[in-house]
Amino acid sequence: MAADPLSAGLLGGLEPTVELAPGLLLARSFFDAPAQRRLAADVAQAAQAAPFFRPRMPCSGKPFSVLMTNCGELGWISDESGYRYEPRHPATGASFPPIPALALSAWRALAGAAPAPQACLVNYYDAGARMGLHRDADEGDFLAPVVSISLGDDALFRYGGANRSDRTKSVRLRSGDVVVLGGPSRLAFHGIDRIYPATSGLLPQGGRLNLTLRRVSPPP
Ligand code: MD3
Ligand code: FE
Repeated sequence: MAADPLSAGLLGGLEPTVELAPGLLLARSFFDAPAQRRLAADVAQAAQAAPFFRPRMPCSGKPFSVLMTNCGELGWISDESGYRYEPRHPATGASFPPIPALALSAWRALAGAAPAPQACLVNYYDAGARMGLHRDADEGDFLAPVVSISLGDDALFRYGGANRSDRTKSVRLRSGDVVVLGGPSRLAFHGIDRIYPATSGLLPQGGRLNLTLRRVSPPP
């Protein structure tokens, strides 16, 4: 581990990157406070062009407790027809705004040799929102990692193994933290159990933003 530039803390913030499980890396405080503010402003600007919408569960149509929007060439959508990636916003029909440059810098620093991300899902959690245990398996490329950026209020992140019944662990994510989910953890079960309200002053409305960068298809 010591020879790895990630674990040596040479990239990103000052804190060393820790490996929570094989392939599951936590870069604590990767973004300092000014970078968090700039990225939050970039997300607010993107949300003017691509407003947050409330996804619904396939079949049942039950609404999610989180609000979502997307940046990048493809956006992740969920409604009665199922989960899928689409090139256009479900309400406006417009293509999604570009992925913020600071989010791309986290990908370049932490995703190794993976080609550029195609999708950046933006989740907004208010004080009562959560995300049940699931796997990210709608992509056609599981070689590339998923890179997840936390902004705003703290959240209790739960992660397990390849099977839903595998034992899980929990970690509290804070604003500016970046999680990399690659290798054996790419298809691990995970979720957000709760938000800790008013633990960050970053977002004027409170709550938590999560940006999830993904490859959707294998590189040509
Ligand atoms: C763990 N989002 O949008 S971080 C999601 O914070 C999602 O909004 C959460 O799970 C959030 O799908 C959790 C993202 C994440 C993505 C892929 C993973 C966590 C992962 C793959 C394996 C293990
Ligand atoms: Fe997920």
